[in-house]
Amino acid sequence: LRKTEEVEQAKQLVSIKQLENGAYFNRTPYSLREFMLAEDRNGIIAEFKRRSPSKGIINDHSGVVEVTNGYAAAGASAISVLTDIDFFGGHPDDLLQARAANTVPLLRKDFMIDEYQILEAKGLGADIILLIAAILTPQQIGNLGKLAKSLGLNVLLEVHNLEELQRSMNANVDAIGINNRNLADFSVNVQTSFDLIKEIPDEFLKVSESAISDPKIINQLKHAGFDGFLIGENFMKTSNPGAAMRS
Ligand code: IGP
Repeated sequence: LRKTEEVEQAKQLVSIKQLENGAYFNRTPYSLREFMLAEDRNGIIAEFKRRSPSKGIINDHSGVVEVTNGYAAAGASAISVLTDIDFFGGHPDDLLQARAANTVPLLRKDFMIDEYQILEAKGLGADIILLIAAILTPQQIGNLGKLAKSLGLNVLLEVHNLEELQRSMNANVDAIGINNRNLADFSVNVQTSFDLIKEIPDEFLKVSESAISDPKIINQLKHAGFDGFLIGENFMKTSNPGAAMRS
């Protein structure tokens, strides 16, 4: 597994001690709930994504500071930054740069499988980490979530079906994201969100993820009870992603 190798390499390069001594390690993360429910924010978690396994190159000309500043200025509730190198062309440095340039919650978007990555996320200035039910056991989700909460990070749990939702939710989770994209075959269907929202207990923030391209759908998702909308490609495929969100 390439992810495991990537994490092992990172551990060799930067020790946990060094992470803990980093500039952002002791900052207090923003509250996702506060920004997501704020009257003057739009509920969107806007994503910086250069490429994806399903689409290939989406945007190779826009810089991370320019794009994330644009999103924040246009009212995003949070910003997602891909730090996965192999599949999404991201880099941990992208998150560091976004942190230095923004005062909204930042999601470290990556395949989290190891406690080291949670500590790294904190050191890079993230506010939110993603736990993907499809690739983690309930016990891993419990342990990684507990560590994240102990560092003050917000936890977004991503699920794609009822079985994943029911086996994975726990008290360390702040928000549940329903991914409209099936990670196994990349097929997308926003109906997944409408079907699963009824099964999410009230205490969790509710986020619909992926394949959201039409403002009309955002309104329907809001009506169905969603608090948040994770949108990447629809903005990134334009020449000015921040402006695309505004319109
Ligand atoms: C954004 P889209 O279709 O708007 O670009 O999707 C986001 O939901 C998607 O990038 C995503 C993702 C993930 C990426 C959802 N879950 C897990 C990497 C890993």
